[in-house]
Amino acid sequence: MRALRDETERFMLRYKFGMDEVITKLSILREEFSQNHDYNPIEHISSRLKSLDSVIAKMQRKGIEPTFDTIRDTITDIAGVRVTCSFVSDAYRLAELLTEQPDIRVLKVKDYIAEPKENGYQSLHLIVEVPVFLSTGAHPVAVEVQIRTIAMDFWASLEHKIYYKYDRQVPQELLDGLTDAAHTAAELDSRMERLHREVHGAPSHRRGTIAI
Ligand code: 0O2
Repeated sequence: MRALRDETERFMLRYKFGMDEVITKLSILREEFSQNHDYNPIEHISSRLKSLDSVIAKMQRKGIEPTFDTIRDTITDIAGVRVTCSFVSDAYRLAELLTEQPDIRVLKVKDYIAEPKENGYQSLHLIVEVPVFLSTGAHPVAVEVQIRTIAMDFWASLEHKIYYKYDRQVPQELLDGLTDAAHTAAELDSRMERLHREVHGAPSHRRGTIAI
């Protein structure tokens, strides 16, 4: 029993280390930008490690027997990092800067900014693999990185709260209101981006260019 607990702790710790590696990379970019470009594309960085209970619940939803190997192969969001940016162009720029790094392997990209979910949810999701160097050698660890604007983040956190308040049975009227609010948030992002461009010029990246 104790051996299993120790192995579980070691298993989860690797995800924490992977998350720390990604946060360090983002923090370095943030500091370097502030120093060299007199501009900061990152407003906020937060992170969370999925609890073992949520991991097991997700495996059960997927109908897969949870073992260390199946969890490692199936659940790619045990380590999660969320980055909020002021502008949509910053979100893409940051994704490019992170995924271009030679020790990062991009496993999956879900661009919910280019193609929002039906409820209006917008965010750029990357699943990246980062090496964690332990006494036993290098271990690749998957980390989910969600990059979005302040407006998208505001919407997502309210939607999340409503979803849980109503125990996933949200009244249609509220769902419609949320979808409408998502459109308003997207419109605000476009207007802010236009104003930003007038001051700083056009960004050098293009949407949807993050390669796997
Ligand atoms: P938490 O507590 O934030 O971790 P897959 O992993 O590919 O099998 P999944 O997990 O649906 O499928 O992946 P997806 O679509 O990339 O979504 C993963 C995460 O994005 C969610 O994690 C949320 O954090 C966020 N997300 C996705 N859709 C929505 C949405 O409609 N509203 C809000 N508020 N957040 C969303 P978790 O595990 O659900 O939650």
